[in-house]
Amino acid sequence: MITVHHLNDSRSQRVLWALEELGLPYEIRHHARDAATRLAPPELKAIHPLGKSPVIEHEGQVVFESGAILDYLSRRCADGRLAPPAASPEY
Ligand SMILES: N[C@@H](CCC(=O)N[C@@H](CS)C(=O)NCC(=O)O)C(=O)O
Repeated sequence: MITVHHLNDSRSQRVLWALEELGLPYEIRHHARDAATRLAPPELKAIHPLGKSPVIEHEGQVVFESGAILDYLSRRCADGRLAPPAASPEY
């Protein structure tokens, strides 16, 4: 199972879109921005060194940076679907 550490109004929405498009099972751990500062809550620092979102957990791996997460999901979990071959101009 893939766990997504999702922060409201953030680029972790990209990860949810990708998971839906790839048809992968996942669960969401919701984190709420501080209403005044809009910063992520401190508990995210337990999973990400800078306390940012998105982060995913999968089979004991912790992956962060949205671009790296999308690459990981495609290559590791979906046989390269939604990613062009590395040698192609589209890549
Ligand atoms: N380069 C990172 C950026 C991560 C990032 O800045 N996330 C923002 C949301 S889009 C965040 O966690 N902001 C809350 C904070 O900095 O406290 C990525 O693409 O994942």
